[in-house]
Amino acid sequence: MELKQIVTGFTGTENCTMTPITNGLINTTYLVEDHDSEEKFILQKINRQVFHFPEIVTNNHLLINKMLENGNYPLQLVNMKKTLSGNLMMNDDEGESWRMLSFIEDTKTFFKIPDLKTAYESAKAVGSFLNTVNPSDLPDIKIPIPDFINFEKRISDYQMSLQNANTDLLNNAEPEIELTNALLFLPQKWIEMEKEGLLPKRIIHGDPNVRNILFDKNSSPLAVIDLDTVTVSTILYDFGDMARSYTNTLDEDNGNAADNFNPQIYRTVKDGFLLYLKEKLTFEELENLDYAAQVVIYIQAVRFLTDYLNGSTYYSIKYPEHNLDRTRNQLELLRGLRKYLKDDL
Ligand code: GN1
Repeated sequence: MELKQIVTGFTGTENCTMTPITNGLINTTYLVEDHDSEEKFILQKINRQVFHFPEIVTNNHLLINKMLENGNYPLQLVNMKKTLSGNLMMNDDEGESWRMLSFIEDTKTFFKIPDLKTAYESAKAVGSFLNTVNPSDLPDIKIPIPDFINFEKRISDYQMSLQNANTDLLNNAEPEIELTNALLFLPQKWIEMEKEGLLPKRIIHGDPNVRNILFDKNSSPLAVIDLDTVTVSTILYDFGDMARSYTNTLDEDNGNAADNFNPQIYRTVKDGFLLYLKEKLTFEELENLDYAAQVVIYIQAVRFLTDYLNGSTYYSIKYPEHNLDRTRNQLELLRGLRKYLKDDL
């Protein structure tokens, strides 16, 4: 089935152009320009290797949008467009699921946070999102990727990849493996806290990285996008992932990282995040923000390294060592954060 036929299934027109958007590492995305209605849309193939049940993703999206619409949420929403026959997704001949999303005009995205103000405003935006989707009665959000935030499993997957990887890959990644192994203790406290029920279950975004915020021309956040990973877990994950993404002074892809952690941005991200959430968070959550940032960066390094050792089957790559560069970048970011936290004691 041609891409155009999929678009026609949603819009009814054949008079359109499709341009690939390559910001994300998981789904396949196009900008669709409908020349009949002069409307623009986002068309996305949901990666079935990652999201085994795409209908969980679309149902969660509907529930979250309803809460944001009814809440006091200051940002814009991305809506799903139904097919002409009234479905939220369309399957192609290969059984892949496609969905169409509204397009917000005049926006820009960043691959890294440009300045302190943008860091603060972005963290505030994510905080406002999390505050709105976490009333006292949680909606029936389903888990889109089982074990996504199961760090015990992330570590055992890594250990399995060490056993199965070919010698070339193991040799290339020797320094990164050494560093990663030396830090294997890091997620243990998180794993224990979760087991003991010390971390409340909340609705989280699951991927609040800088690429998932749309900004206006003055760099003010307009929308928090990509609700695919919205799940029920600890809010420490979102704080950690935001800190991970926003404090990086280099693109995540840059493997020549040295001193890529920005401490000022880290402090600012914490302030912005806590603006709406401080009253809501428990003592354990507030006490463990610094710890969570370290663990989430570490787990991201572990995920990139595991994928590298497995032959890069999960994240899209542009060259064979791409995931190794990403691993280096995260490990250096972690080094910077840990140094800063020690200096700060
Ligand atoms: C993936 O799809 P994208 O690029 O926003 C990944 C995140 C990682 C991120 C690292 C479903 O996010 O968990 O943190 O790459 N999403 C999934 O850049 O695995």
